[in-house]
Amino acid sequence: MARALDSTPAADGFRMPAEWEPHAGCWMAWPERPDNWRAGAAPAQAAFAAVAGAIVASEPVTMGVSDGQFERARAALPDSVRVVELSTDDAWLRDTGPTFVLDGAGERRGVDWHFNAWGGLEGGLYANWDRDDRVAAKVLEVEGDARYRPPLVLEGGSIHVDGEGTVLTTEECLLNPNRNPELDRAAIEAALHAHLGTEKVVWLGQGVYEDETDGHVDNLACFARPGVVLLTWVEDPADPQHAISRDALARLEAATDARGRPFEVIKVPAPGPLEMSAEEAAGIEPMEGTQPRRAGERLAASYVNFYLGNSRLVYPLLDPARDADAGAILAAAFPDREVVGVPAREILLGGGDIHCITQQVPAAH
Ligand code: KQY
Repeated sequence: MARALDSTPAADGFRMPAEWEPHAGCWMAWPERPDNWRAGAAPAQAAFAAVAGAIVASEPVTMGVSDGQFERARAALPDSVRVVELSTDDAWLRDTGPTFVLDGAGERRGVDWHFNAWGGLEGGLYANWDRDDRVAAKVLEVEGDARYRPPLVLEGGSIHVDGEGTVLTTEECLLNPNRNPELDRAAIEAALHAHLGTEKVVWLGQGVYEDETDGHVDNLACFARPGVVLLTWVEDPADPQHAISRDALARLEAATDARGRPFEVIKVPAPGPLEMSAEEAAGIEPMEGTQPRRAGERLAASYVNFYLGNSRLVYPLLDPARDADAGAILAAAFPDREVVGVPAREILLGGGDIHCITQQVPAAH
């Protein structure tokens, strides 16, 4: 593994580009662990293959796969998806992959955050995450990009940037003592700026209700462009998500971005509420040390958990009553993208959605 750089991206003139800036491609990883994916992961694999197929029409896709699953994945995926051997503990490339940064000359590097399975021994979702913690370094080896390795536990799903100096995140996740207990809010802000090249943090409070990542922002809200935020919304005051979304709206309405702009907020009505069925829960093989699944548990469903590819926006289909309206809102927010829905309940059952299982590689010049 190549030695990590001992400076920071900001000190070297690098910044994390916004997701709508041009991509060289997208990385994903193949799901297989039966204690997170029901029915031996077969339904989730079909969903991941559909997501990869939808994205590859817009930009190259690389799928990391274990040796044991190689032939199965190769057969299930379109020929245009590159399949490479990659050892993982699970399949959340947003969180285990590198956060890519670019400099003014278009050189690309990657930030290899420390990963502790969303909380380590204090609420983490599985007991051993060593392979996942090596994923980012391996992706950077394949891409031939230099690597930063900051002393910070962070997942890519817990941050969104506008590419113009603003980072959006949640207190529930980044100030959670199960990530970086020795760092206070000011120290976290400084670390974000040093590694993302940002200047201002906009703090939301909680993430989506019952989100097992401790409230990743990528399930709650994202930028559509600088100054414009898409926010998961639930109108019913009796639903716990209502107060969470209202609080996020109030914070956004009171905030300005790094360039001093107020935010326009576009509400995106959430699917459901959705719950895990008895049949779905029964298909998961419980394992010591892994987050158990129970019939009736609320699923942290959201339409903002989409992938923004070069020419396509790929979003999760989760609720026939709401999918089309969500697609129309996304199409209006991204008029230059073809908006494509992919059935994604099987991904949601594993604890995240399309943004969580993808990692864009910005185009280097
Ligand atoms: O949503 C994500 N970014 C990851 C979810 C992890 C769930 C593990 N069961």
